[in-house]
Amino acid sequence: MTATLAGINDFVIKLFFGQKADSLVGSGLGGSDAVFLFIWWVSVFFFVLLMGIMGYCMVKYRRREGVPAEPSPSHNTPLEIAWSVIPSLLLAVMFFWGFNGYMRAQMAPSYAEQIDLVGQKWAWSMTYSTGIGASEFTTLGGNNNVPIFVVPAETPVRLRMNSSDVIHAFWVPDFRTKLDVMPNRYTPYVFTANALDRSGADERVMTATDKNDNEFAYRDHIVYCAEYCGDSHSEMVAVLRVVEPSYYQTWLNTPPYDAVTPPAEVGALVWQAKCAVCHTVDGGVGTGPTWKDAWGYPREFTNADSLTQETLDARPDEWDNYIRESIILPGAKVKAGFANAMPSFDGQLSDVEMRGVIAYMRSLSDRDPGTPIPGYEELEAEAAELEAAANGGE
Ligand code: HEC
Ligand SMILES: [Cu+2]
Repeated sequence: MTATLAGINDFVIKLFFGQKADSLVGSGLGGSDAVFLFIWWVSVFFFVLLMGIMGYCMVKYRRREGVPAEPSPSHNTPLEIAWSVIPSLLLAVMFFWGFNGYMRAQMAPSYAEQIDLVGQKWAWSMTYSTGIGASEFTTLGGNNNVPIFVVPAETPVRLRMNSSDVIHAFWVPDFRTKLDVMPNRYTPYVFTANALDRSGADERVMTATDKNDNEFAYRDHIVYCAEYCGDSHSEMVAVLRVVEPSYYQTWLNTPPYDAVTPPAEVGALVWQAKCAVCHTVDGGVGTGPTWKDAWGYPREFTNADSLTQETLDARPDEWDNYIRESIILPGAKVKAGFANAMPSFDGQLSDVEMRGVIAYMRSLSDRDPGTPIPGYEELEAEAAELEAAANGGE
């Protein structure tokens, strides 16, 4: 009997959610899956009871030739008390059970892992406590640049969420919770992912080897934007990769790039994480202009004087300035033929990343002069020093 009940419960959860909850808020006796099943069973019970009584009465008291109609009763105190008190008690149980889960989804202990999350048309980005962000990407549907965000299992995580443009909503169906991401305000998304079952019983737990040859187990969850936010809203997805806490620490302290990484490689990563939704690098059309053969070419603007060939001949690094300006103040010079649709990335790119984007755009152009980027002499000197130190230490 209990085995059948558990089987039915599993089936109902599969039917509505696809799989069991993977977070503390969703799992276990106090979890939202259990409240959901409770509400579901109460509904099933009363549906069957009420429809049964109704059907029975329809047959029993149907109109018959020569039989006078029963007079309708006007009042029945015990019955009325029963149908007021019993549902109220059931509703109170649902409320307190649900509210308890809601509070657990809102509160994080002080030792929770803090990660900053920014929603921006049309990508998510995270900044971890060590300053790094996503450095691996995958393909989901039509989007080839879906970021993979690594998070620890069994550890409370608190995302400090903010939007740099419109309202988005961070939604992880496997965790059963979602929350709005607002401009000019922080909202907290709190979760504790369940432990990874490495026994092989859970086929969603995979193992892989990272670029430093560390083997690690992980389970992926998809993140959606649940607030319609424009053209590519449906591509605003990400992967939340739950790993074991010890591996998370290793990952957290392995930056994907530093001052010594070739700038164009850094730029390619930045592009993938923040710009690829709108800018292609292969000449294809997007919301914004392609970066292929863009650097070094004259530009016409709808709201400013053109960037002419004469200007570029006189000051070849004018394009580098134009890139920087486009990132910080996208509306200052809007390329003819395009809408002013680019959000500002002011304060979001480090010096290393800004230089990286410029180097990457240069490398994609057939007008690439192959010279160092002016304005980054200090960064180049630092890189040379670090490299010398690394070579000297060996
Ligand atoms: C929401 C879409 C969107 C995103 C995301 C986006 N851009 Fe843009 N970008 C545009 C549009 C539209 C234009 C053309 C209008 C304009 O010049 O503002 C543009 C123009 C540019 C230009 C001028 C290009 C040219 O050929 O004249 C540069 C440089 C640029 N973006 C850099 C970036 C960088 C770097 C990022 C990522 C950090 C980025 N953009 C992210 C939409 C976007
Ligand atoms: Cu969105």
